[in-house]
Amino acid sequence: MLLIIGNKNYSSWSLRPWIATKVYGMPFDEKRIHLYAPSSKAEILRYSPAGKVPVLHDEGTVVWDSLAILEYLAEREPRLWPRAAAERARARAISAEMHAGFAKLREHMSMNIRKRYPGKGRTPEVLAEIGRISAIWGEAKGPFLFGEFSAADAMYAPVVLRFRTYAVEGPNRRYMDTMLALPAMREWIEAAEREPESIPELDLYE
Ligand SMILES: N[C@@H](CCC(=O)N[C@@H](CS)C(=O)NCC(=O)O)C(=O)O
Repeated sequence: MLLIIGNKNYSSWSLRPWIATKVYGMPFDEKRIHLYAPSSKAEILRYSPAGKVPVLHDEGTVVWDSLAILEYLAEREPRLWPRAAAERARARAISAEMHAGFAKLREHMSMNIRKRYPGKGRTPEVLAEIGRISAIWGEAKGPFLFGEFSAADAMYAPVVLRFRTYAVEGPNRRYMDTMLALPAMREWIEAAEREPESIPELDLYE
């Protein structure tokens, strides 16, 4: 499998399938594309008809969109969804909720692993979305949302990193610590810290 991703410091969508493959030791190669440079779009379009990352290539099969990739991976690694049907349905619901929602959080608290912006971005709408995430994480079975690491944790991994950057206190600290201690998460963070490029328009509060 070849997973094409964006900058590790900024690309929240890319982190989702990447961390899922890593946690379950699924072998893959990765190709990183520096986003929002003059040649980026053309390079992404060589791999993805949608012109976005992440995109997965697997022996002629092309899967784009983070949630579709997670579903594809789950066909090989069933532990990516909880075993019990009711829990699986809930895991899919909160994953879809993350995939389609939380627009204000994305806008005002974009993922930026290298930066520290405590207190920034807390508009009333963002605070309401943080409240919703707090409620979802409040029901975590522990140590992950559904016991074992699942695709739902992959979907919420970038939020953990956002809350670290913006020093958001309150939502389930134990869950955040569990996610931050994952070797795969550490590996992604360290790679983001080493990345030479920055995207000034995504460094929101300079
Ligand atoms: N819904 C898509 C969103 C993907 C997305 O927006 N990716 C951004 C990077 S995080 C991207 O490719 N931006 C580059 C561009 O639009 O040129 C998914 O879940 O994969």
